[in-house]
Amino acid sequence: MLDNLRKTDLQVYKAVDAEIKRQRENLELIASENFASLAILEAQGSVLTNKYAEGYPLARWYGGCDYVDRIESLAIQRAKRLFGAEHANVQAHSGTQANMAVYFASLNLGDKVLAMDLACGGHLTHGHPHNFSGMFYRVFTYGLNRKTERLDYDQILYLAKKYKPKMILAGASAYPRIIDFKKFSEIAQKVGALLFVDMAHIAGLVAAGIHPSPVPYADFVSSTTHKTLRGPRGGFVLCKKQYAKKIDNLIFPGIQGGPLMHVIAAKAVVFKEAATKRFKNYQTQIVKNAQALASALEKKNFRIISGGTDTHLILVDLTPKGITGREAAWVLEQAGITVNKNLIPFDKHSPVVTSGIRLGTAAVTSRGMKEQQMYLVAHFIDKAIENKDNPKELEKIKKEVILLTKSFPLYNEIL
Ligand code: DSN
Repeated sequence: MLDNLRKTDLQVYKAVDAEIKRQRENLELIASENFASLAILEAQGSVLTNKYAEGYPLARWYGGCDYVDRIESLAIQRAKRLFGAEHANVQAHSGTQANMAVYFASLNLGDKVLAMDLACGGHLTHGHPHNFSGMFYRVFTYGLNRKTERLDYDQILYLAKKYKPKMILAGASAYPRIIDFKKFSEIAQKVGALLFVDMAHIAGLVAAGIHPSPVPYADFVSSTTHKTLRGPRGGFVLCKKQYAKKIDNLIFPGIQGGPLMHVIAAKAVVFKEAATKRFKNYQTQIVKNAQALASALEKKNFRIISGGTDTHLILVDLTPKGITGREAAWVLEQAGITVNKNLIPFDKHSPVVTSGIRLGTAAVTSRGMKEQQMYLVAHFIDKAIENKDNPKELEKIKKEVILLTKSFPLYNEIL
């Protein structure tokens, strides 16, 4: 494999080859990452990358669209069926563009939005001042209850009544607990706001019925396809029929040009994969693994935010270990364990330093790891942090990590 790439561009080939080795050998614990199936890689690496198809199925601005029409229609039908949605747009290039389409379709510039604070687990597109969402709209934020470190729906209602936003945004990128979308919709109804749910992190869990679905409650639902859902890198929007035309017009020609048909083909494949019993079992195991990893870390004196997890994601407070998130992420990388530093709720450190790390079990579960391996992963994390100033010991742990990952092979077929 990759022979043509090697012959044409040795520099790029070498970097891709090294990345394959990295993905194979490392323990991938970044909560937003996963390993797409070979079928998805094939669809995404196909000749569909050559085709322009501005417009929508049967209404394109280019000729020769018969086959891509078939593919996009499949993706749309499958997304609607998988999530029980009235309408799906599968053209968003990314989660951010899916979110941008929802904002533009439902708000006027300067309108008020109530969203989750980034420092408590929200996302840049939920109102960060350096993101379009914070630049174009007046964003007010809700956080977490200091004691429980969980969403406080009474506080959200209070803030909704106080600020009267035109739209309430639910969804997070670093929140480990179930989100009660019904409660969010009741709050939105009480203040006459639209409800927009960004389910990017939990889309796989939602598809498998492991996390309650936002679709019955929200006016708009956005997502990426590559996190727990385990598809290609991309985004999509689900909405009620009444907003279908607006969303479609906003994605194209509003904020995008030609759709990435090779990615849309891979999205069609993941929407098929995600409807299977196998996928449901996989999602169930992701949560079991996250719970096993959280409790093993807790036993080793890490503090787990909110006391545990209901999802694929664990937020770890490193304060009892006397190490910052920034340093821990670096140390773990030396030991072959990939994580990201993360703010914890009410963090004393800056977003660059942080007191925490965020872990996720979607990728390691895709390799076939189960609870037993999670105890080992917790042991490696603990040992690496204990030996943060001992490069020889970190090198030893890395060797043990490679032994573990070797027994759960990845992408053997592509080299
Ligand atoms: N960058 C993603 C994450 O890591 O959660 C969110 O877009």
